[in-house]
Amino acid sequence: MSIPINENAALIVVDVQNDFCEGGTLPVPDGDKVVPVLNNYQEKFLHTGGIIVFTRDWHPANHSSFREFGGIWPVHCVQNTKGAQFHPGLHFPDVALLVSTATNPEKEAYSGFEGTRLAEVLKKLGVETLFVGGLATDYCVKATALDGVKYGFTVYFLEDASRGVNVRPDDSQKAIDEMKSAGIRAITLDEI
Ligand code: VGL
Ligand code: ZN
Repeated sequence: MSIPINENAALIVVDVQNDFCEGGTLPVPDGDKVVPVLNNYQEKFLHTGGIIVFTRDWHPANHSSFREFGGIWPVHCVQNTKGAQFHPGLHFPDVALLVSTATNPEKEAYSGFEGTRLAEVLKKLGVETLFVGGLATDYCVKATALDGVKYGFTVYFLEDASRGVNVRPDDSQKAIDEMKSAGIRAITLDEI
C-alpha cells in the first residue's frame, strides 16, 4: 500500500480486445492473463475514487496498418466486429470512460492520446497520475505511457497486467527499458 490511489489517479486499460487474445487474429502471447489482474486493479480504483479509462483499437476495415493495405499487421480490431470487442472476462464498470483509437484509415495510432481528447478530458478531471496496463506492452501500452509523460502526468506501468507481441523476442523488455528511461516506474498490484 505504498502508492496511494485517489481521485487524481486514472487507470488506463489498453486494448484488451478479443483479437489480441487467444483465438484472435493478432494474439498476444498470454494476452488473456492480464484480464483477472486488470479486474483487480479496477477494484482498487473503484474503492478509492480513481478514474478508469478503457482504450480500444478501433480500425475501419480498410485500415492502412493491415497487410493488404500496405501495413505490417493482419486484419484486427475492425469496428463493430467480435474481434474488436473487449475480452468477455474483462469487467467494464458503468463509470468508466471509453476511448477509440486508430479510426482514421490513413493513420496508425498506437497511443490512446493520439487523435483523441484523452489528455484534455483527464486534465479537466484533475487527473495527475496514470496507471497504464493491457495489450500490448511493446505497442499501445508503451506509446500511451510515453505520451502520458509528454502531457505532464506521472506514469506507472502495470508490469503484471501487461503482455507484449514480441515480434522480436526482446521487444517487451526494450519497451520497458524505454519507459523506465522516460521516468515511468514499473509496478505490480501489491504496491498500491
Ligand atoms: C496494437 C498492434 C496493432 C496494440 C494495435 O494495441 O498494441 N498492436 N494495433
Ligand atoms: Zn491496430
